[in-house]
Amino acid sequence: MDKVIVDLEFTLTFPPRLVCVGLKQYGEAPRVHIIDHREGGSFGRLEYLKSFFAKYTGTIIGHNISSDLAVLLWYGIEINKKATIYDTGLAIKCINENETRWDLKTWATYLGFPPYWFYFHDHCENPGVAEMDLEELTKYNTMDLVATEALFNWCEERLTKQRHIHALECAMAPIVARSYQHGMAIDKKALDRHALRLDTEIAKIKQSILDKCGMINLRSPQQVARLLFDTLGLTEVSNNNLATC
Ligand SMILES: [Mn+2]
Repeated sequence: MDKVIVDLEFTLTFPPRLVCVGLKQYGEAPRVHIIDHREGGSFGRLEYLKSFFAKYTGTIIGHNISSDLAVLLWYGIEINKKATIYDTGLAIKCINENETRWDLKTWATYLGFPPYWFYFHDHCENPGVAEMDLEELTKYNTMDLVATEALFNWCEERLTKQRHIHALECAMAPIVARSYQHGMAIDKKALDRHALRLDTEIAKIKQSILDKCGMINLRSPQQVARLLFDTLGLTEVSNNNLATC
């Protein structure tokens, strides 16, 4: 089956500014389409991308792909309804429901990649991606594509009985992407009621902690660690062993 890895770089502004679209046919070399960057780009490429995604019926692989799909939609690029979505971020969660690491870079480290995103550090302020050196940006996006492909392979070896759930969640990604654009109807009164309920509950829990343990700053990890491990005597559990998931 035909597979393509997709990763966009865009500013986290509203509206988002699409800086580049990286595409990597599975097992082939990545191609980075620069759309709108300080040093250059071409909005003409949007037409190419529009027809590419309109025709493409293979598997589209991405990490937390709904946000990328949302930005594509913002620029008028829709994916073919027959295309299959594969989100590596969702796959990680399906493989281990207790997983707390979502970031692609964390997984890239685990999979043995050098910290290529360090290129990015001076540019992490928005709209950083549009301002960073073009060569660095291209390398950064390329490495994200390569890391996503490696993560896809890792997930594919491990997705077993959760495969159907994963497929179902991935099928939701285009709908989630659309909701980014149009928003979602919410019952504000119900939400306010729920917030009040949570606030009351949190206040109660805080008070019971204070009653039991005396003064403690719950925002201090050190103080909370002392409470959990010294006062309450909980055993520390290592969270570093990725190999077991
Ligand atoms: Mn990226």
